[in-house]
Amino acid sequence: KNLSVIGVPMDLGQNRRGVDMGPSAMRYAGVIERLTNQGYDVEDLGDVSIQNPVAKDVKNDANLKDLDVVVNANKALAKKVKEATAKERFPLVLGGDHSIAIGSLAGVADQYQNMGVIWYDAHGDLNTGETSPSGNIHGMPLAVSLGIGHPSLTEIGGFAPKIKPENIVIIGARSLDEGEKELIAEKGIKVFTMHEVDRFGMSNVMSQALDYLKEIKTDGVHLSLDLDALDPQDAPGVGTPVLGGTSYRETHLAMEMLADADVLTSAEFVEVNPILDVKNRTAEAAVGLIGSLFGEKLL
Ligand code: DIR
Ligand code: MN
Ligand code: MN
Ligand code: MN
Repeated sequence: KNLSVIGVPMDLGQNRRGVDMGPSAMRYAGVIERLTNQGYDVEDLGDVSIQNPVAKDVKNDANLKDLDVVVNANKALAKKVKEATAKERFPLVLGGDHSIAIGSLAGVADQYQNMGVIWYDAHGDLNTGETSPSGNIHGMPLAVSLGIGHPSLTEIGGFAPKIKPENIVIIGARSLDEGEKELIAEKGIKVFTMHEVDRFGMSNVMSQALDYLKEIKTDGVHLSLDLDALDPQDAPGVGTPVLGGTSYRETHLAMEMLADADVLTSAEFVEVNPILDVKNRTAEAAVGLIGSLFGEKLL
């Protein structure tokens, strides 16, 4: 496997500054060395450049904060992801807030016709400007990828939708807004909440998730991992922590099972916020998880 690492220092998809330093924090925690040491051909494409919003230009139309900056960053990211995928390289995207999943999915969906998506997150990220309680675009990328939301977001990459609702598996959910619950019910989206993780265990949940994706014969699978899926004890450096998350160990197991299944074609690790962190612990957790995802084994 050849990997292309792409940083997206974006923090305007949500309210708390600092998640733009996520790519640096993960690089500092050794992500490139970690993958190179495993024998991969790793190409670090550096960071996508993010516009600085000029105060007078900052629009907040349609309950979509910093829409223009988020759109432009995602267009640039989609292009890089598409180029990497076309060269048969595995795009590994480092965030940045979760709004960047819009660009990642736009880039890969251009190359795959029946993409599966594993959304590992405390949240559903299925809001639109109409349903969002915050106006933060990081709470919307999964809806956008389904073609639901503002056209300037859904049309990134020049086509919509990017993915089908039956191709999504959400894991780790424990905070869903009303509009998101309605969309999940309406579209029949597969969700393993923390209730299922507690009740059946991560091993069983991941087996079910992998079987589910196998049945629909996906031609590619994207992992979108929001570090706030982890319990705040294990990942304190996130903007929207929610108690009662998956442990570091459970998440490692999930990554190891994904490595064994060998189905992933792209991945992103998002919402690492070093300013809110404790000695870079969250970036270090992310890099440890990335190691497992790419097949690191003790023996
Ligand atoms: C909330 C928070 N549902 C929103 N979403 C987050 O603003 O739409 N997603 N934090 O990761
Ligand atoms: Mn910033
Ligand atoms: Mn989240
Ligand atoms: Mn998220």
